[in-house]
Amino acid sequence: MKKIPTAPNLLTPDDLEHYERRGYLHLEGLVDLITLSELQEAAQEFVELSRGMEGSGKLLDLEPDHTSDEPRIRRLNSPVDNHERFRNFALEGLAAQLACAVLKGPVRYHHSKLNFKWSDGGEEVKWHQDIQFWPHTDFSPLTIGVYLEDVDESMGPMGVLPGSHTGPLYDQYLDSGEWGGALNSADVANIDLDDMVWLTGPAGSVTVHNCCMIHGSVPNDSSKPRPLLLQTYSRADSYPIAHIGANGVTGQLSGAVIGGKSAQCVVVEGREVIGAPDWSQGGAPTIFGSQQEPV
Ligand SMILES: O=C(O)CCC(=O)C(=O)O
Repeated sequence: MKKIPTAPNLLTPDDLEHYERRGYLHLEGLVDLITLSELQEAAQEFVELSRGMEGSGKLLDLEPDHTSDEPRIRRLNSPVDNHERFRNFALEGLAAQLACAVLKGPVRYHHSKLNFKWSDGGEEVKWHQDIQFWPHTDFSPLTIGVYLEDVDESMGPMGVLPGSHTGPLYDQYLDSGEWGGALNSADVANIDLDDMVWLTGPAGSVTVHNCCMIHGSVPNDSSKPRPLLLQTYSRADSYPIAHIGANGVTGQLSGAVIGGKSAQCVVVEGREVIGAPDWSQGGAPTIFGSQQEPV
């Protein structure tokens, strides 16, 4: 269990009401300059590291035309597992505090990523909903994004469709039966893209979106990369459902509870199950070991 983060006055009652009703928050310039520069330095370390890499690996997803002279990174996987600064920010710092504030209590960290969306054509993220990628026992999961550089409309900012978090949950498989990870074109045609809100802002601006929100972003045709650091949390009494989507492969620190304790309790078919502790990291004891009286 992580220490209880405190962040007085991080959000107003209006912010909380906005999140409930519209499914997102847009908090411009929220990250202080020292923290921001620490996160920027950490991100830059991975850009330098990428120069020695010829292709994508477990850590970095690189564009096909990446070179050591002109790095083009799509994504850093699991920054929380791979750099102390990202870890502190997500598990104790502002992102953790914000997650506890929005979800009004302890939270469970799920995963993180840093989408660089490089300059001059950094790829789009098609319209999608997140919850199908990693279903949970409720719809509390949310993702907190932090722009590590100034982002304007030409840079492929994230777009969210306000209110869509209470609407239909779409089938994100292709007609072929393969996982597509995006709404299909017929469903997109029924969405009013004019209602999309584009979340731009100076470096250090923060976005929060609910797991059922329709969101995505267009290519970055500007001359600057658009690094967006993302970290996902659920309420501590929400649990990722195993063997569906990315659950179980979301990083070593996935499952860390922040700001309180996990009740290890879930309601299934209307019956409350008080479950055993989380043994996913350390391994499960046998029933024989568990049943011995402590000496
Ligand atoms: O990078 C973006 O613009 C959106 C990211 C996103 O939605 C995702 O990676 O699931």
